[in-house]
Parts: sequence; structure tokens; C-alpha cells
Amino acid sequence: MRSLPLSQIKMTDPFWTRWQTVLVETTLPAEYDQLVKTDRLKNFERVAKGETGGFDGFYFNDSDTYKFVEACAYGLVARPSEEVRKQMQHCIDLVAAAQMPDGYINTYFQLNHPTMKWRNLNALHEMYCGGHLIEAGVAVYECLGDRKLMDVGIRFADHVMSLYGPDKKVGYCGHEEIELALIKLARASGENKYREFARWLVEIRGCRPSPFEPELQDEESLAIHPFSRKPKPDEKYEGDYYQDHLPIRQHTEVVGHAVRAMYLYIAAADLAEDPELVAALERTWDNLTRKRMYVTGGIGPSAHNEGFTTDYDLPNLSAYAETCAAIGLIFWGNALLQMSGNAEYAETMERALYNGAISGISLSGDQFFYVNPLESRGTHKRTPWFDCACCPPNIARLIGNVSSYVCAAADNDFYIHIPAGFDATTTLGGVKTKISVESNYPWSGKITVRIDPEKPTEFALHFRIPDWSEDVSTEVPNAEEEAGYEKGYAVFKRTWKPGDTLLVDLGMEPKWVESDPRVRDNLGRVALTCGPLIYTAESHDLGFAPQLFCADVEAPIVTQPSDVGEGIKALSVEGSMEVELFADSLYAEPGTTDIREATATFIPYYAWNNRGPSNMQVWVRQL
Ligand code: FUB
Ligand code: ZN
Repeated sequence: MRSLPLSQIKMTDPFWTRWQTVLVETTLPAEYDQLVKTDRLKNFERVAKGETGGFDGFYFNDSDTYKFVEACAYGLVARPSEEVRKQMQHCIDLVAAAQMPDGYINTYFQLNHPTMKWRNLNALHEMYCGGHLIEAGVAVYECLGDRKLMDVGIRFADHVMSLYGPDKKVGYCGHEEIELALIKLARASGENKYREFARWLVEIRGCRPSPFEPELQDEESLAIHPFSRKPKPDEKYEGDYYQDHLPIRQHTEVVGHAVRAMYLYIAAADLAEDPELVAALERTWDNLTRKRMYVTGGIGPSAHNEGFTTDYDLPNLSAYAETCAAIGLIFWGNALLQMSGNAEYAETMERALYNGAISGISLSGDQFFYVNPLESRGTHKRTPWFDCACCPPNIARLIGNVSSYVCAAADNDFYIHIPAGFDATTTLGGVKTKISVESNYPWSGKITVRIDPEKPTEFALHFRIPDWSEDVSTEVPNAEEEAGYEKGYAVFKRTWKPGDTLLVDLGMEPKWVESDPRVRDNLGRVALTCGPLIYTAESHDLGFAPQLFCADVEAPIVTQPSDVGEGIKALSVEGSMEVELFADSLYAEPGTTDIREATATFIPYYAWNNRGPSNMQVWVRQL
């Protein structure tokens, strides 16, 4: 199965149409301003003019421009905007003008270190930036039909392949990305050599000797990276930070930097054609989602390596859970879903999409989180940009491209992974067919699917039944066939006629969940959920810090509107709270604390911190 090209699908529900409108009207123009203000575009301009020196900022800043362009391409399909189109075009023209005749492009090296190219692959992101360039080029070509930027990407890819490969030097990037980009390039250009080169990059990684080992002794190139240091003489090279610890087929658990790991596994899932690689990906996925993932779909708890630690280590207050890592998890889930047809992957994709990824952007669309903790004591806040600004354009491209994750099609099958509202047109059973999902997801589990083929056609409609759903009912009016059930989907294989419908009620009700007790930070605590959404308690609604609250999980949960944003549903629950009465002593005998009845209103996690900093807690104590 494949996602539908964006030209064949349009989001229609209030949730995603609002996000896509905000994307084009606010997020993209705001990000463009930041690219200008922070000299990211100036770097391309200066290279094009033949200037040297003076690059300021992170050595991978070019990638922000590329991701911005990619997001524009998606956004413009959803919502035409002359302003955004011009901004995107300006970026494309600058990038094309900055490329060297041999295909090389990276303004950090071109301006500041023209003699140091390809000397420090482990740290300096040349292929990573090139990967984002390629992805942007493919997106502009596929969405808007303009191949100028893709041709820049092709020249870069050919340049890399003139240096590295099975019969050339062994080398790969410390930050995976180019692998998945090359796979997209192969598809868009029809040139399979890019896919085969991606396969080589994925498979060679982790073999010994690692190309990174000699690089780590190259003092001249280490000196131009802000964090690199030469290993001590007795220090054994491990490589797990950049998934260079083992060949991918031997992976059993997620290690190192979370975004890097996700990007590697996305490419690997696209390439997995044999049982050994599939098994490696399945067990690594299981390790991640069963032992190392937050309830929000956030991943990578540690700031130290921006990544993974050990099983069940999921601290809430100090959770790193980078926005980009949750986005990477969505991409990986989608790749495994398309490989296997197994709804388990859609389940996690949905969790990350509606919670730990979308939390990375403010409801207004112009303030961002890099780090997505599950608890705050009032100091965490959103900002318009970051020095290391990977997350803002990443969330922009996710929102622009969200229709790639809600459904997929094959010749005789249509899959609804996430029942968000959309209108799609594709060919099923050889007949052009329109599929419309009418829904107010994630606020309601009542869904109508309208099927409109040009003439009767036989195909299987697969509708995912989420793990959280209860008392599911499905009905195809006037039909006699029973639905089948396969890999987590209700399957309706029949001859569909123009005007047919499928009615689904997922039985969406608020409910509490608890954690495996091995997640020590959540012992005695519960989290409130409703459908795909994880809820959180914020002091703005409670009037007191949620850390003082204890929930009564037996009490009724009342749904009500929230003032945090239009259409957002809040959930009100009963419990108790400690009253902060200790006047002049820090400690006293048990029973001194006054405990009162209290009501707490929870809002969706993704919407927290939109009314200024607050105390916030997802995992609240249980009475
Ligand atoms: O290194 C490039 C990006 O910056 C990574 O993906 C993020 O984790 C941040 O380190
Ligand atoms: Zn990021």
C-alpha cells in the first residue's frame, strides 16, 4: 500500500483544516522571517556571490531552509498562498545559485571551511543537510511539478555517489537522513541507483572498522565542531550515539540519538524485503514502543544524548522527547505500516501525531517546543525559534503532509488508518473512486465513510479499529455481508456502488490508564485519555498546581468546552488536593496537611502551554 499523492487527497475535518490554515497563514511566513532574521538565507546568498567566511550559527543550518521549502510544497497543495509561494521560490533560487559546479552544497563549509569537506562525516552533517535538500526537491517536484530543486538534489546525490559506495570510499553520515531521502529520490526520478545507494548506506553502517574511528583522531577536523573531542587513548569506540554500534540486522533495541535512530529505521523499513531485516526492525520497534515510549508518543527521554537510555526509564519532568523524535516515530510507523499492513503501527503513529508531535507547536502556529516534558513546574515555555531550529520546520512539514498518514491505497484495497476527515480520489479495482471520511476526529468517534466509484467496483475497505475503542459498531446500510477482521482492521470486501456508505461508531469515551510498574516515575499515577488524545492537568484550569491533585478514577468524567482553543474538549474529574498550609516549617507529623475535595479540568496534552507557562502534569496521583 502507498500513501496517496497530495493532489489526490484533502483534509476536511475541523481539526486538520484549522492546522493547515494556520500553517499557511502563520507558521510558514513566521518561519520564513526567522530564516531571514537569522541569516540562514544570507548564507546561500553569500555563497552564490562568491563570498567567503562569516558563517554564523550551527553547521547544519542549511537544513532548516530545506525543511521549510518542503513544508511550503505540502502547504501550498492544501492552501494556495502567493506569499508562501514567493518565499519558497526565493529559497529555491538561492539554493540553486549556491551549488558548486561539482554538485557540492553546504554553506557552512563553502563559507568557512572550504578545504575541510567530507573530513568529519560523524559530526558535521553534510549528507544530513543534503538529505533534507533532496526531500525538499522531491516534495516541490511531486506537489507542484517544478523540478529545479530536485535537480539540485540530484547533482548533490551524484556528487556523494562519486565519492562513496561499494567500490569507492566507505562513508556515511553521523546523522541519518540522506538514506530515506535517496529512496524518495529514486521514486521521483525513476533512477533505482539512488535506492541501491541508500541500501548500501543502511547496511554498511555499524560494520567494523567504522569510518568514524579515524575521523575521531583527526584533530584538525574535530576542531571545527563545537562538541567533538578526541577519545582518550584507552577509550573503546562504541558508536551507539549514531547507531554505528552494530549492523542494522543485529539491532535489538533503540540506542543513541532518537531522531537519528528514527531516520535510519524509516529508510530501513522502506528497504526491508527479506525476513532478517524485517525481524530486526520488528524487534527494535517492539523495544521502543513497549519499553521506551512515553504515553504521548514522545521518545528519547535524555537531554544528554538527545535520545535513549534504558528500558522503562521514562521520567516526566526531565523528559526530553524532542518534537522531531516524535515526528520521526510517525514516519517510521508509517513505513512499517505500509510494509506490513499491521494496525499496531498505525496505533503508535496516531498516538505520536495527536499528542507528542503536535504538542511541539502552539495553537497560534508561531511558537514551538523543542522538548516535550510530561510535567512542568512552571518554567517550560514555547519560543518562536531556536538556535538549533530543527523542530519548527519539521512540525510544519508534518502538518502540511498529514494526509499521507491517515490512509493508504493499493490496487484493490483502501486503508483508513486514522479516521480524520478527508476527501480522497484513487483507482480501486480499476475504477476511479472517491472516498470521503466525514468526522470530527479526535473529538468524536462517530464516522461516516462515503464511497463513490464511477461505476460499481470490487475492493476491500480496511477501517482500523483502535485499541482504545470500546463497543465498536460498524454498518454498511443495505448490505448483507459481515465485516472481516484482519491485522487490526475491520475489512469490508465487496462490490461498492456509487453512494454507498460505511457508518462506524468507535465508542470513544474518556478513560484512565496506568503504566507498567517498571516505569517507576508513574507508580501510583494515572493518565487521562479520550480516544487518541492524552489529557493533562494544567494550573490555568485547576487554579492550583496539578501536583497537589489526586484523581478519583471511579468518579464520573464530565466533558465540557475548554477556553484554551475553539472546539477543544476538556474533561473534568473529581478528586482531592493538598492545601499548601505549612507556614513556617518545612516538615511536620503525618496528617498535618489539609486535604480537601477538588475538581480538576484536564485539556489535551498537545494544547498545553498556550496560555503562558504553567504547572502541568500528565501522570497525576490516584486516590
Ligand atoms: O543534528 C540535527 C538536529 O538537531 C537533530 O535531529 C536534532 O536532534 C538536533 O540535534
Ligand atoms: Zn528537532
